[in-house]
Amino acid sequence: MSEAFHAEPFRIKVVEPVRRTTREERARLVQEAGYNLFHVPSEAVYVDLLTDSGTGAMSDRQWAGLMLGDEAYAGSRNFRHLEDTVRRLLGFEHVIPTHQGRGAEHVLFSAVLREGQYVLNNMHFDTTRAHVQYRKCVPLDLAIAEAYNPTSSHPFKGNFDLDRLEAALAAHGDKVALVLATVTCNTGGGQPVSLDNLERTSAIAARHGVPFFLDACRFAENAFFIQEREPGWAGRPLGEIVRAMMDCAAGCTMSGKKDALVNIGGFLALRDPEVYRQAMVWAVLFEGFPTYGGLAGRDLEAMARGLEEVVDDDYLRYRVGQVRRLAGLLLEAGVPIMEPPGGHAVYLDVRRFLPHLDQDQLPGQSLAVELYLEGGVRGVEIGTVLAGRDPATGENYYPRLELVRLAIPRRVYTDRHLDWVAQTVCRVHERRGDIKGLAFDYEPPVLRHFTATFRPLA
Ligand code: P61
Repeated sequence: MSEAFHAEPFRIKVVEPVRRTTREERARLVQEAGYNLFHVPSEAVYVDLLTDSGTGAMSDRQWAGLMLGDEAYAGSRNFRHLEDTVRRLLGFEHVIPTHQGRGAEHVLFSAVLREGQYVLNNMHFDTTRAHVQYRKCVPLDLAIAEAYNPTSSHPFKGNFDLDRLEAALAAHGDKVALVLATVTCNTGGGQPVSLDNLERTSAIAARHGVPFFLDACRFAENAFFIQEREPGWAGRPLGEIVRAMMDCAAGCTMSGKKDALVNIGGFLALRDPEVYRQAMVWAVLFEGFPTYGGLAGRDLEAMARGLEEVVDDDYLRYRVGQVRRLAGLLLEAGVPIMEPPGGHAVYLDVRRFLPHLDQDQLPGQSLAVELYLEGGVRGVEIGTVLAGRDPATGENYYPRLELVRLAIPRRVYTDRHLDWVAQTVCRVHERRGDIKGLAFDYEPPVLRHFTATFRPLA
């Protein structure tokens, strides 16, 4: 990494006040929320690191674009702007807007998955896994072993394990519907996938006649890591790297709420006109006419402009640099995190943070609650609660990683806010031995982390 000093590549034009709360107030609110931070009102959160999804700040150029929304039911000019941008930047001919990323998953999977088939991913994100299972298909995670080792410094921990990929394709043959690479790999810590690995994965999938897609939510952050770390690609223009990533794939699902820098929106992009034709049928059913896909014309305009802005050296250096700075403060204080830090978040390694709690005591959720109580900082558990149960057996998944994610919204918080976050985490770390676990009070059948409630264990 270049150590040259770089300040934010923007200045601030509009501010939104945030309020400090007292510990007593937070204790009351978290109890009322059933110890589920999704149920805490956002005004009572000082630094909100629940997600980097849809929580970023748009640029003045994006805001100006909102005024140019063409709200026609069909053939909006903003759709054409989005389509042109996706063609130019990503190289996919066909674009179907969707209300967000999971809408694109729903449309794609409706078109290409049949009951009983397999989807092979480096690591499925939870909505992707849920959509695969909803279609009665089997999601398999095939990331390299280093992905599950929080102290491994492998530069591309999101990579596919190519031997396991070959083995899964050999074992399940024509029952494999799709190979999907999630860039960056969110469940594994926001870790990048190398271009070499994408190319090899794509070639293996092609050899088995299976289409290869990207879950491209954080494609620009992934490209930044390739530019920084990958032999042969270091220093090459980001636009070229993005294009090389996309060239590996038959299409992508995209949540615009991440690297398209918008508060709502997504799309499915495709090369094959036949898959596009099939996908459009489902798009009409679930999302809306394929030139608006559940969005207003103005949303499409903001997304087109966000895609144009995100592939930028200065922006991405700032973006990844801010995540890295927070990680550095925590490491200096001896706080265990997923290393090296990824592109959008710092992930606390709960197994080493709270070694006295076992997974049934929901240590990730307990730690997330403690961070809120301590400093009004809201993160999210990516562990046992999120993983859910195997629908076939009803058994808990017990993920190999138990993490609390501190996801940094794009262009929203200053480094001073993140100093506060570091201080909060360090204070909790100092009293970690006193932290007790949680148990489910109410456990919903799917995506249980959103609506579950908990009670503290004595
Ligand atoms: C997030 F707690 N991510 O990271 P949509 N693929 C990938 C994602 O990261 C992703 C989607 C697809 C979120 C939001 C989120 O249980 C949760 O636009 C790699 O959110 O539909 C979303 O994109 C889906 C947080 C989603 C959660 C579900 O925070």
